[in-house]
Amino acid sequence: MKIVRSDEHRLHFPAGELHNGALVRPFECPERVDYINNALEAAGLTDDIDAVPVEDELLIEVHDQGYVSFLRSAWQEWTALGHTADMIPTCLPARRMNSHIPEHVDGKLGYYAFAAESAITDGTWDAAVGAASLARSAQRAVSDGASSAFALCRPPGHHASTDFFGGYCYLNNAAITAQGFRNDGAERVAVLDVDFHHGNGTQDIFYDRSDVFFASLHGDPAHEFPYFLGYADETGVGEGQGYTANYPLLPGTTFDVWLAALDNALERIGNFGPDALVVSLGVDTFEADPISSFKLTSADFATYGRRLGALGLPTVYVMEGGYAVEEIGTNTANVLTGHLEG
Ligand code: OKP
Ligand code: ZN
Repeated sequence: MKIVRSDEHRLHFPAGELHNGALVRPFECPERVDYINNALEAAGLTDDIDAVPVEDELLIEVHDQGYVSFLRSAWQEWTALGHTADMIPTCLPARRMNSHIPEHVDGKLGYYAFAAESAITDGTWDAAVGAASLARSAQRAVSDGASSAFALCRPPGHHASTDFFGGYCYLNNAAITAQGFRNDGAERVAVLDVDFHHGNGTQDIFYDRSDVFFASLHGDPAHEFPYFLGYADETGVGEGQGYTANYPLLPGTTFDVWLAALDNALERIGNFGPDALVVSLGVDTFEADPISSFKLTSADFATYGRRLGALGLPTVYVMEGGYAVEEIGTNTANVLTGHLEG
């Protein structure tokens, strides 16, 4: 399995995350990557390839051009006003309030956000493009013949949609991977999102398309972030009708229940007949994750990795969430080694 990683992620580390009413040290922190790197080393997953920069053309195929321009210049516009603290949106458009894009940077910040826990800092754009470049590079390697690759993306991406950020996500690395596969010749691509949280951004980006099948297993949005998307009755629209499958699961879900949902999703993916698979790999389904509520053990990650590997599809794993620090390394490596055994 090819591994793609870099240190650029360190450029992004907001001073605080708004969590239960307090500004706390962000759960989505640079040490996450250190823990994963250590576990990859221990597992012998060291077949690294170099990253190439993602093209602007691909970014604006997946994202809105105005949104990308905003992310690129946001920090400069903000600091030009004399602000020195991180950018946190505080005025967001609710229902019937989004007919105009404001000119003031604070207005644009709210317009292009869907959640307020994620700040934009000096290094956010460079880190986000760096992560997208890792994903694109992993996909290119697989399109060029490698059987599998892992992009150690940080910040994560699956909550970011065409034109909004939030949930620690700015550019949608998994969607960029899927679109990259399409552009490089795959006719059908499946995206499987196993992060604890619903991949609302990825779903939204491909919701009206029949060339990208999206399946997600996640905490029921009636009870869990992102609250407003990921319900079982969301199945696609127009051409995309039937090409989205959601498996909302109750807080406290154990592996047997989770695995039954996975097997159903894999059956749907098999029927779709994809040329490539993108896995949004969040390991926050772990029993000790500090912000999630599923009950998977470290051994369970290897078990489901084997199921994914047994599909025999050209596969790119894109890192998403996972916050119980030390164990996220083991759990990530367990999925990848499971895949190789499967
Ligand atoms: C990102 B990824 C906590 C509410 C949830 C945002 C969670 C983002 C998860 N007070 N905050 O999907 O792991
Ligand atoms: Zn998550």
